[in-house]
Amino acid sequence: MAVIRVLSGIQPSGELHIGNYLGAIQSWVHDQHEFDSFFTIVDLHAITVEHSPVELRENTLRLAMTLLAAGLDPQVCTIFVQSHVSAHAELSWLLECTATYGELSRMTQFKDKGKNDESIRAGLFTYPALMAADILLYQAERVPVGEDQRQHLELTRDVAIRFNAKYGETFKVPRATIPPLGARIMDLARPFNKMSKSSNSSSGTVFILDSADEIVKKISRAVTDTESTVKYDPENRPGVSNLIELYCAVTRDDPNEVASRYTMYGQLKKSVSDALIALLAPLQQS
Ligand code: AQP
Repeated sequence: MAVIRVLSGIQPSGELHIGNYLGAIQSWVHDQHEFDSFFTIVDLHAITVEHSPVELRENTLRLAMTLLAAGLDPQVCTIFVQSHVSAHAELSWLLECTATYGELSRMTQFKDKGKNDESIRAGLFTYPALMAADILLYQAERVPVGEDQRQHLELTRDVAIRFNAKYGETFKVPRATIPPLGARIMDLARPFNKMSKSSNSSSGTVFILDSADEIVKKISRAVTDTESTVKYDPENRPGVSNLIELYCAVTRDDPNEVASRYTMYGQLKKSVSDALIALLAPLQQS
């Protein structure tokens, strides 16, 4: 039976948050036992924005330790630092010469982080070609990521198909595996924005090493709305829907059913805090 190869990566751009965990790492911990799995700390991606080299080295080591604590087991999967394998940068150039300017211009992450800013680094623009190289280099078929990476995966597929057609069958065409719940956890203080490592304020971000008291405080202050009912409606009620999604990504319950259990936000917030504290306790102890 053919072995399915998995590859995914994470930037050492700050402390891991609950979005990284529920959107990606939780799937990695599962996949390592099912597939031939490679997980990489993508430090070359982290230098596309302003950074301190000293902090980058520290963050890389710290992230490796956190991934081990989260359950990645080097006995069953391969964990490595992207810049230690020079072929990532080499293939990236070939793929920059395969992807088009138009394709890279349409990447929403580039638009969010730097479009129209003359001083942004060129690497932020070509970053998706490096990400495609990360994946195609390993002939990965399955790429467990959060929702924000869907567009980059589509580009990776398009580039692989184009390269194969032009130069001969070379790459496996990968697909994203995105969890049904928890794939886009929003900032607790600004629920229209994605929860992010590099957010300016930590009040909207639950870090996976936050203490129980910090989690209770952040969840109890999470922005909801002035409606009098608890309802799962991500488009119109992003704050409360984000809390329900956080809860369901942990418990695997159905969001609408969970919404129907609560009449007050306070009760829901208590359940969310309890679920997150119980989820993170074993990881924090190890
Ligand atoms: N808010 C999120 N909800 C669910 N999944 C998320 N991921 C990121 N944010 C969320 C997923 O985590 C994996 C690793 O992310 P990354 O380090 O490659 O960078 P990112 O996607 O840009 O995440 P951050 O935390 O927002 O980092 P910064 O602030 O440095 O840009 C990916 O699979 C991602 O989908």
